[in-house]
Amino acid sequence: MSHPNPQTMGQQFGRRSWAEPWKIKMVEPLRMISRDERARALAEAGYNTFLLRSDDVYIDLLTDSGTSAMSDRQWAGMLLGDEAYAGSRNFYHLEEAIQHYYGYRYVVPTHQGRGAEHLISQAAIRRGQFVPGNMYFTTTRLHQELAGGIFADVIIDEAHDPSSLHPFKGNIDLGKLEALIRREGAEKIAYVSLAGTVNMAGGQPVSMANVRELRALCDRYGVRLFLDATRMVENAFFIQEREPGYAETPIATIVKEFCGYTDGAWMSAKKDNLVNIGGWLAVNDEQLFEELRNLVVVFEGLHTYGGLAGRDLEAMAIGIGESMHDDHVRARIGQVRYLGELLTDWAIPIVQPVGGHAVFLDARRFYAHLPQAQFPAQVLAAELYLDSGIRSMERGIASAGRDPATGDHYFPKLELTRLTIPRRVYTQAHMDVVAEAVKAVYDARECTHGLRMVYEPKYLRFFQARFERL
Ligand code: PLI
Repeated sequence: MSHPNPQTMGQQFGRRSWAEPWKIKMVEPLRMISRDERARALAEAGYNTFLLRSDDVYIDLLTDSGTSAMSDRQWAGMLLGDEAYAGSRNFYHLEEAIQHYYGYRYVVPTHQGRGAEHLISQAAIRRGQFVPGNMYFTTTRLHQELAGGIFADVIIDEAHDPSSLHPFKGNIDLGKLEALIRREGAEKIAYVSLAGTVNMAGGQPVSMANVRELRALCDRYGVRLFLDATRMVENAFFIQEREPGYAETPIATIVKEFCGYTDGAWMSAKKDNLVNIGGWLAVNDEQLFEELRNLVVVFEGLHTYGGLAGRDLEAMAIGIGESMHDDHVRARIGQVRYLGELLTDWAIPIVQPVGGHAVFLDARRFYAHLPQAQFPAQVLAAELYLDSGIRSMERGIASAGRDPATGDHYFPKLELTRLTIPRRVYTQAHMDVVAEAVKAVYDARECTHGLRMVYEPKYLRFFQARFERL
């Protein structure tokens, strides 16, 4: 199949600029503390940007999770919260929105994505089974492992190469997957765990052709296929842009076709769905649904609220509809790409092509003199904060954690620092300021020292680990 070059894809936006399909009605002041104060804050946070106070941050690109600006319609919906313990009308609105846009039959709300990951892992994995996926995500893999599953990475090799221009670096390598199924036997495969887009690979998409073939392969062996739909809307944008036959297809139609190849999905609604808190799980199999609906009562709350208030369910139902608008997605990804293009023009090493939710700095090339064991991506996040008050996140060896079987560090090929763009929050001028700050840190790269970890929590260590300068 021939694909357009993703690097020149910005041209599809045409000769005229895109602009956000909204205007700003309410503002929240930003403040930059002094360099001395930032140095103190950073040391107190153990050089971990997760441990900074948000009041000490100027532009916050830690995550796109729960950081979106809600629309006036979503805020209006919050006032229509039906806070009944059982059978809240807002649950039915959410259920209808998920059935309408994602196409799944049965819906279970959860407080956020990892609540849904917990339930699906407990219900669908038997101890010792494999869970093949297109690269790992931190919380996803941990819940699979806590349920006794063994994660197996079956993403295409290009995903591990930050300079590969493959247009669908999130694709599953069907050969790798089939080899695993044949080696272990289909009964040893809990399900295929497919994410669209792939966060840890740089927000890279999966093609429609890939999920279609994946469905056929799963059917051949009787293996289930579940989707992490957290950024599926953004994945749909890339299909529309890059995959032959989809240029005129609306985002909502693409999302529904894609989901139609899967048996169910879990969702962190804090991303695509434009809410500050929320998640859901949706499946087509009635028996599995019964089990999930029972489990949710144990861990999250009754099956019509799943740990959320009625008003949160309403904001999510409205957010789902808004997230599917083509002009919204185009402006959202357009802004991410704008930042990526500025950095590319200055020859700063980033993951190419620029993905959906973030620009990922390639810390391996950025700090070529630092070995991976000195946490170059963590160093870069710390230095960027020190220079400019901009908060980013490590996505390298600290995030990868340890192999539960051997206790050794995983040494991921990708050692990245993520500049994650919240939806509908920052302006193009903020992106300019961010790019200039990254350039300043890049220019000073040669005199930068590494870090060592001095405190390591047992689970998801990157959130709470502490470091010291070497
Ligand atoms: O943060 P949660 O629990 O709502 O969702 C977990 C989660 C699941 N899947 C994927 C692909 C994610 O990106 C994800 C959370 N991501 C975060 C918090 C992030 O900063 O990327």
